[in-house]
Amino acid sequence: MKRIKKIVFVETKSAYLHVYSHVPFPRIGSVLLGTILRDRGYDVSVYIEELGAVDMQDFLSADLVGLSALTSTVPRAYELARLARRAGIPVVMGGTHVTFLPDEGLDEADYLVRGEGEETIVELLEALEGDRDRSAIRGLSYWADGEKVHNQDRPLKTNLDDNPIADYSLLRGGAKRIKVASIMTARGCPFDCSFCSVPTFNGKGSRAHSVDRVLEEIAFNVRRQGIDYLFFADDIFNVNRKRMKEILTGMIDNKLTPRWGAQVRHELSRDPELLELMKRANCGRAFVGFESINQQTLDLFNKHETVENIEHAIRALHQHDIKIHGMFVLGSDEDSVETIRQTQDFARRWNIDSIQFMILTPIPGSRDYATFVKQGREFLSKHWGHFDGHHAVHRPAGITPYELQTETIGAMRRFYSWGSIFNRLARRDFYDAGLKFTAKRLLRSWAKSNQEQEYVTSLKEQLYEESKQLVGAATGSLKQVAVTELARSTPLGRAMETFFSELGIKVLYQRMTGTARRENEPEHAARRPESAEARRAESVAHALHALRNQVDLLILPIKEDWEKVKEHLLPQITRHLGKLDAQRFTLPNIVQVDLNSTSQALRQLLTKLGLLYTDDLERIRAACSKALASA
Ligand code: B12
Repeated sequence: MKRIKKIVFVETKSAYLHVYSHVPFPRIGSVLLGTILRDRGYDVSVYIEELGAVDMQDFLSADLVGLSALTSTVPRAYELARLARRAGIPVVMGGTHVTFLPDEGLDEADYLVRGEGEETIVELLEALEGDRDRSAIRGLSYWADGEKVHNQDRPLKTNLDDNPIADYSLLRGGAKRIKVASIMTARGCPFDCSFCSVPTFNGKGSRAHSVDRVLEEIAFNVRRQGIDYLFFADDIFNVNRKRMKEILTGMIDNKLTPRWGAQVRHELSRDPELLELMKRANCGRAFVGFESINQQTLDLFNKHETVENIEHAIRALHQHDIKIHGMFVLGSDEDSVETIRQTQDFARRWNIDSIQFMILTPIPGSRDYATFVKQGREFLSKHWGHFDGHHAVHRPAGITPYELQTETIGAMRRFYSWGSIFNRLARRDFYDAGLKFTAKRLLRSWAKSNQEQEYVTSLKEQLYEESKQLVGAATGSLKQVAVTELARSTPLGRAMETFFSELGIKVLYQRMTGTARRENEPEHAARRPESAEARRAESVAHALHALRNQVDLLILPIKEDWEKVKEHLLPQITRHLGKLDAQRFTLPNIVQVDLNSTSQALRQLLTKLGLLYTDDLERIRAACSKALASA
C-alpha cells in the first residue's frame, strides 16, 4: 500500500464565462478539507481554477487528487480526473454534483465523498493507509470487484466548531494573489425554493458556528492572511437575525470590518437596527435572492416572497446606504418575454446596483430537477457545463428556449449599459462604475464567443425546425389561413383572428360539416359512411378540398388527443381526397390546436406559426400579446 504524502485539491472552473468570471469567490470545501488534511500531516496544495491555473507538474506529482465540482464545473473535474488516473494517481471527488449523481461520478473517479466531507475524507485516507475498512465509511462511494458501491449517507455535521478554520494560505498558483475569502457561519436553509439544491444537500434546519468562532475566523483571515474582502457564503446570512446582530456587533467592537458581502433574504429589511449594524460593519453589498418580480413565478418557486417585499427591501437597504446585488431567476412556466423585460426595467427603475439574471436551470439536487426527470421533461443540452444559469437547457411553458436565451442575456446587457456606467461616474461612484464596466465587457465577450454563438444558433435552428414541423410543406405564399367556423366565436378563434391579422394574414372561416357535396340528397345520404369518424374524415377532406390553393394552413381546434385522431382520421381523409382528385392541388397543412390550450402553450404555437410568415420575432411577439389579450 503506497503511503500517501502529497494531496492536491482542485476546485474546477466553469466551461463557459459566467457573471462571476471576473469577480470570482472560492467555495470553502477544498480549502477546508485541505486544512484538515494539512493538520493531519499531509503535504497539501489547493487550486481554485476560477482564481488561477493549476500547476500541472504539481498536480501530476500528487499521491491523491481531490476534485470539487458543481454541476456546471463537473466537465472540467472529469477532464482532470482522467489526466490524474492516466498518470496512476487515485482520484476522490466531492461537492454537490457527484453527491446527487454518484453513479455518473464513479465512472470518472476512484472514490466519491457524498455530502459533507470533513469526516469522510479523513476516514478514506485511513482506509487508503490500510487502517480502516472502507465498507464502513458513511458517505463514501467506491469500486469493489468492478462494482460501484455506495455506502449509507453520513448524517449532517452537527458541531461545525469542530472544523479548523479554512486556511487560504494553502491556495497555490494565481489564486494566492487574490485577497478574497469565503466563510460560512451556518449551513442549511429553512426555505425550500424549487430551483435550489441546498435543502437537499445541507438540510432544512440551520446548523451554526458559535459567534466567537465566527469572529475568530474573520480575525484569522483579516489579520493573518491580509484578506480584504469577505464573502459570507451562508445561504441566508439573516436566517437568525439575533445571531447576525451578535456577529456584526462583534466585528465592530473588534475592529474586524473588511468590506464584505453576504447572501440575504428580504426579511432583513424589517429590522432597521440590523441594517444599521450592517452598514457600521462595512457591508459592501447585500446579495439578495429576489428571484422574480412575477408573483406567479415567486409562488411557483415557493419563495415565500411578494413583489412588495422586494420593493421594501430595496428601499430599506438603500436608505442605509447598503448596495444591492439583485439575483433573479428567469424562465419559469409562468414567465414570458414581457416578464424578462419588466424585470430589467424594474431593476433599472429601483436603481439596483448590480444584478444577475440567471436562466432557470433544473440543477441536480433541486426539486425542479426531480420533477423534470419524473415528468420526462426534455433537457435541451446533455453538457453539464450549460447548467450554469447562462444557457436555456429546458422548455418553459410560455416562452421558447431561443427567446429565453436571447432575452435574458439581452436584458443583462441592457442593464449594464454605457448610460448606467456614466450615471455611476456622474455620482462619483467609481467602484460601481468599474463593476458595471467589467460586467458589460464580460457579457460582450460572452455574446461574442463562438461557443455561445453556436449554442444560441442551435436554439434558433431548433425553433425554426419546430415551426417547420408544425406547418409541414406550407410555404406561407398564400398569406391566408383557415380556421374552422366553429372556432370563430371561441377565445381561440379570436386569438387566431387577431394574431394573423396583426401579421397581415387573412383569416378565412371554414365550415367543417355539411361540406360533403350532395350530402343532403337522399340517395347520397344513404351512401354516407355510418361511423361519425368516417363522416368527420369526409367533412375534413371536403373542407380541405374547398380550401385548395387558397390558404397555407387549416387551423383545426380539437379537444381530443391529435395523435390518436391523426392515426385514425388522416388515412380516411387521404382516401376521400383521392376520390376528390385533390392530389393535383396544393392542400393547406392541418395545424391542430388543443381547444383547451393554456395561454403559454398558445403563445408557443403562435410563435412557431408566425415564423411561417416573418422572421421578425418582435412583431410575432407583439401579435401574440394582442392575440392573447383578445382571447
Ligand atoms: C459560495 C457559492 C458561490 C460563489 C462561489 C462559486 C464557486 N467558486 O464555484 C458564487 C457566488 C460565485 C457562486 C456562483 C454560482 N453558483 Co454557487 N454557491 C455558493 C454557496 C453559497 C456556498 C459554497 C460553499 O462554500 N459551501 C460551503 C462548503 C463547506 O461546502 P462545499 O464547498 O460544498 O464543500 C463541502 C462538501 O461539498 C464536500 N466537498 C466539496 N468539494 C469536495 C471535494 C472533495 C475531494 C471531497 C472529498 C469533498 C468535497 O465537503 C466539503 C465540506 O463539507 C453554495 C451553497 C452551499 N450551501 O453550499 C452555492 C452553490 C454551490 N452554487 C450553485 C450554483 C448553481 C451556482 C452558479 C452555477 C449559478 C448561480 N447560482 O449563480 C454560479 C456559477 C458558479 C461557477 N463557478 O460556475 C449551486 C450548485 C448546485 C449544483 N447542483 O451544482 C449551489 C449548491 C447553490 C444552489 N442554489 O443550489 N456560488
